[in-house]
Amino acid sequence: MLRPMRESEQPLRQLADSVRDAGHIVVLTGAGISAESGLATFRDPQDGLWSAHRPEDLATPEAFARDPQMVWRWYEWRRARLRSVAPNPGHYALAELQQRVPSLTLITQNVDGLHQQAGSRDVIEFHGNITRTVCSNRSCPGQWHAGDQREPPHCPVCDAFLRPDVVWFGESIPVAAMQASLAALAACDVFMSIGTSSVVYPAAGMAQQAAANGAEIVEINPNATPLSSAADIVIPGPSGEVLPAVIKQLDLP
Ligand code: BJW
Repeated sequence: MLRPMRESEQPLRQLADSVRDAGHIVVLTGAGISAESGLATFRDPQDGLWSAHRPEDLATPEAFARDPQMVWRWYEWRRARLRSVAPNPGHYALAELQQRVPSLTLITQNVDGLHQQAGSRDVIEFHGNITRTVCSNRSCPGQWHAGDQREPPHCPVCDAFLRPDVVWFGESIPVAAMQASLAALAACDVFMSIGTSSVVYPAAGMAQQAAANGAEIVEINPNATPLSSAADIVIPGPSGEVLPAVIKQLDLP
């Protein structure tokens, strides 16, 4: 006998139906999807990376110019955290979803590489990747060599400081990431915003762009965001539970 559907399962069923019918899905993820791996989000008032720091003290080119050692050490601390964590069921569910639908573009604001570790392909890293290091003189190809223990290390080509290959406030999104994202947004029929507070632009404007092209907008987040009231489907839960449940729902008649 079929069990009657609980009210909380209805958006899940709705989402599974949309996913089944979709030709092209765009997924945008933020720090919340990695929270269940043990990585802090940015804006959580208790444990967020910025609960103890102002963003402008750490994630801007001005902060790096003012105190390169402090900024470098903060990123070293985050790299060390990253080495001790692994993808969670939310990351794995998205990798599986990519295998099961005709086309899925995964855009992440995260710099942790956990989607790739979970098996997602062609991930667009909108804000870079913390494990890579580049010369702070962006036109210089200099790379870090392990022997340089200075904090920050110096570029072996031009002697400028090296820096993490991430996008700070006031910096442009990498051109290839921006172009690939815009093309995907113009072509998708479902847009899913997962684990992001939807306050940092231009990523926060993607839902609106997708909606303007007729896409259905989905949000998965335990907390309300500026996107929630405009989304067609809102599933207020942790992505590590909701996404595996969506996959399970796809298999139901
Ligand atoms: C869960 C969960 C669970 C918890 N499951 N969910 C237009 C309007 C206004 C301002 C601007 C604008 N355009 C540009 C700006 C300026 C600026 C900006 O947006 N400022 C706003 C803050 C007002 N943007 C920029 O400067 C961008 N550049 C740009 O636009 O270039 C053009 C330009 C160039 C020159 C001059 C002017 C313009 C660059 C933005 C770069 C952002 N960089 C950072 C740091 C990256 C490196 C690093 O990691 O250190 O990216 S900031 C930080 O925020 C990081 C994140 O990717 C980003 C977004 O955060 P995210 O992922 O949403 O995390 P949280 O913590 O905010 O939210 C977590 C969510 O998860 C919460 O909602 C929880 O509820 C949820 N959650 N557990 C699911 N289990």
